[in-house]
Amino acid sequence: LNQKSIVIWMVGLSGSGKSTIARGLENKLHKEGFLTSLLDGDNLRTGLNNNLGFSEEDRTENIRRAAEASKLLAANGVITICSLISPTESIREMAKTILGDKYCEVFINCPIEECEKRDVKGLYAKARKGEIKNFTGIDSPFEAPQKPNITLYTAEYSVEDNLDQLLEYILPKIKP
Ligand code: GGZ
Repeated sequence: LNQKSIVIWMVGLSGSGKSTIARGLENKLHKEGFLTSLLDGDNLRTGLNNNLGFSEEDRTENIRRAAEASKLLAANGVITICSLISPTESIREMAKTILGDKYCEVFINCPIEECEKRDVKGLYAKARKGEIKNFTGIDSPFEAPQKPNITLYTAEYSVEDNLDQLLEYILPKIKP
């Protein structure tokens, strides 16, 4: 493989744009000929992590498995993109400890008011009505990353602009 592997760890609220940026990044990397793998909170939770809910304990286990799976992929040279809320410093510290210098943190920064306004899946409305408990940012904590490798502001910039910025940061790290 003509690439250096890293794990691009996207952090952000539900509706912040993590999945959109992650898919867009993967698309661009494919066009440049890189081999990638995308692990999304949503799809992991239907398979590998289908026994986990949203308690602090289950989220920690969710992140631990995603980090360990990413470590295996990265060890095989695959550029891995992880898109999970990863809501707390301690959860992210764990991922960082598992992945060591492969870990590259991308904060998908979007105010909760904007995420709630978008409410693509209607989850914020349900959380407000109490139909979903422990919803991140409503009745479960979200700690903004203190020192991410890069921050993307999805309420202020277009997907294309954010992808350009991200790619500019990532490409030098993965080119052989
Ligand atoms: C947060 C929840 C919850 C609760 C369901 N809290 O925007 P989505 O819908 O498609 O992505 C969210 C996804 C979050 O899973 P993660 O594995 O990324 O979370 S964590 O890193 O905290 O383990 C959301 C949906 O699951 N969802 N219930 N209570 N998000």
